[in-house]
Amino acid sequence: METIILAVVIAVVVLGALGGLVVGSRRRKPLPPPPPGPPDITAPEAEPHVGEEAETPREEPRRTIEEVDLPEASAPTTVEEPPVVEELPVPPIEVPEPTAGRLVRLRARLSRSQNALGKGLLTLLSREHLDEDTWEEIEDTLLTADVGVQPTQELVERLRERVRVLGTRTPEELRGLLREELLTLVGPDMDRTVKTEPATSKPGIVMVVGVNGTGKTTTTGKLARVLVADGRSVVLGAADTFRAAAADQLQTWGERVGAYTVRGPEGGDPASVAFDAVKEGKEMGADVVLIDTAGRLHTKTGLMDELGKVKRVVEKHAPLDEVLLVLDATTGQNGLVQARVFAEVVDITGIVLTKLDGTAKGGIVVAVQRELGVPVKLIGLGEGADDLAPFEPEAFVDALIGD
Ligand SMILES: Nc1nc2c(ncn2[C@@H]2O[C@H](COP(=O)(O)OP(=O)(O)OP(=O)(O)O)[C@@H](O)[C@H]2O)c(=O)[nH]1
Ligand SMILES: [Mg+2]
Repeated sequence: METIILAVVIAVVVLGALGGLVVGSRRRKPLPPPPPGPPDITAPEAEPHVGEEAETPREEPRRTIEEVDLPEASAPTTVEEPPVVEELPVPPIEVPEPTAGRLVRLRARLSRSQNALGKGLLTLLSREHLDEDTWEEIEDTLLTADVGVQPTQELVERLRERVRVLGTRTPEELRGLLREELLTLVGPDMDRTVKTEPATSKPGIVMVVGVNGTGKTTTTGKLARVLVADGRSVVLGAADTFRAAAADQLQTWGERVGAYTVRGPEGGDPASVAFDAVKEGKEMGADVVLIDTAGRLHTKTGLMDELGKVKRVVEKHAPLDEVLLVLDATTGQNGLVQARVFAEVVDITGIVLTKLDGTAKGGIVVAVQRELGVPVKLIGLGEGADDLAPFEPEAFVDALIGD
């Protein structure tokens, strides 16, 4: 009898406990009332702070969907005001200008080269008597504009011959002759597309190199804009780790057009930043990764070796599509020496001539192409964000000799 009573007591206790559990787990939790009005989608998300967990702690009890009560139609009248979130000013993403016809738009910026080279030559060629002295002056004009010795001699020879065959000549004919011959020198048939679309795998990889202050970072930023204007997505790699300011400078360019910048610690290994930039570019599905490098003197062997390493490390991902050498057009012949050394360390595939707006030495286009056998692909014509133009030989020569 006692055992029966004991069994009954145990059964009652167990059932009661189970019931309590079930009831306990079914206990409904009303949600806090929603804030009045539509949700504020412009408010920035709350940022996590140091010490906060990135994830919800695992041990926190989870609720299932059935357990959630929908808010009552008649919401309680005492609604707490949502905390005022201070909105950070989000700068608007800029829409850069299209690149087509930029050189034509910026042609006036070449006026110094135009006066020295184009107008100078036309005036000389228009002289009544084209004697030896005049031809020498023509030669000097070309040399002063940094066309280079060999190309200058070729041009003068061809002009002399054609002027002789022509006999009497009108200004229009002379202009036509000069235009044709300058165009031949500049090379109308070179492929000047900046290669950013590899055949097999994304992203396209472009590395920008050159000596200090030539305009590498500016060019990288401007090029990002050009690509974004063409509908491509861009990741920037700040492989100039010498100064934090260099990465900031690049990041500022990127932020203006919504391009993400990968950066490393100041003084860190530039090759690993470049590597990571391509890695992140891949993961993000970006179209193009642009790698900005630190300015380095071509005479410093250690720095040049480092540049070679950056290239080799990036190539663990994929071959580079472009290595752009940025040359400051105002430095003239020294640019050619730089070009030679850089070409030995990293295969240069394209040249960017910057600061052509501030010089009368537009002839450097011809000289540097001859030196490297590599085309000028882009030219910088000012400090403005859209002052980078695809190099078009015809538009360039037209700008030099004027209308
Ligand atoms: N007028 C003119 N100025 C330019 C042009 N391109 C760049 N600059 C200016 O040249 C200066 C140097 O440009 P950066 O882009 O910082 O040069 P960098 O090669 O990255 O310099 P480092 O990283 O220090 O080697 C800046 O003041 C630019 O605004 C151009 O086409 N025309
Ligand atoms: Mg820089």
